[in-house]
Amino acid sequence: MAVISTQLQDNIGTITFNNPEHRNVLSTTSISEMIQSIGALQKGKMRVLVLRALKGSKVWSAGHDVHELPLPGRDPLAYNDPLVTILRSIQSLPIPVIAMVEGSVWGGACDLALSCDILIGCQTASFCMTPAKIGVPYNVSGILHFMNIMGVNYAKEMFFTAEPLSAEQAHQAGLLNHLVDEASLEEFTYQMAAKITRNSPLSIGVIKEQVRLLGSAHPLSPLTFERIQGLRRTVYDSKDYEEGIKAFLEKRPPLFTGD
Ligand code: YXS
Repeated sequence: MAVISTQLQDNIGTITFNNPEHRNVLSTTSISEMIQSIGALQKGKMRVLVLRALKGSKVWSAGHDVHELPLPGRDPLAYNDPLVTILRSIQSLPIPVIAMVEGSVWGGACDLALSCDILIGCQTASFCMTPAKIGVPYNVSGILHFMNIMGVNYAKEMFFTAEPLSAEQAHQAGLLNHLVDEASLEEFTYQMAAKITRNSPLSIGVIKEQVRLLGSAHPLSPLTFERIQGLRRTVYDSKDYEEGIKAFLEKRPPLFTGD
């Protein structure tokens, strides 16, 4: 059964997470369905894409499917990881993507929501960045993403505490463009989407790509990049990384020793 559903109406595409039983986890299956849907929608003259969960969802997405995190010795967020792949495809899509957020957003799903160009949420939205809770060394492009959008201090607090940010806090931190009440979330989102479809798609596509290129224009020397990868490797090779995944799967709090 498909874990996402897709719709195209008046040049507005919609991808809806449709796996509430597993809290809309971003698994290899759901990500490949998303990538296929985006390709199909692009053929249908889509000018805006809305990414959402089912109406009334308590969980927008529970993030990376923890069952699919590799065991120690392999980078859990490598360039070709399905999650990292979908982030890149949303960021480089030549049309605006609006994240319509109700319910809690976890881990890699926060990065997916932030990969969208506009985030519109209601009071039930919350955002929790979980790498430190699971023992994952988040990756450079992901960290830069959070820094660019919410500033260094808010980003560090999110990563270090692994505590959910409420909808108000997310709006204050610049993560949410708009915080609207639950009843008007859908109408507000699709009204904005409709406005965008009436503007020049060529101009919008080029402006979006320039923002992406400028946002990732950070000169990193090969030596610095290798140092970062070395640091990250000490984490995903660690006992703590193994413990974090085990604790999640055993539904118990992790006991990190720093080894
Ligand atoms: O045990 P069953 O088969 O019933 O399945 C349960 C959960 O195991 C499953 N599920 C997940 N499976 C894989 N990966 C996940 N991330 C995940 N989240 C949930 O969904 C079924 C229902 O879950 P349950 O009973 O906990 O539901 P709930 O309504 O009581 O609680 C909903 C949540 C979202 C609060 C809770 O499921 C939860 O805390 N999930 C984990 C959220 C999380 O830590 N996500 C980060 C994943 S790691 C990641 O994204 C990156 C690698 S990183 O950490 O670096 O950002």
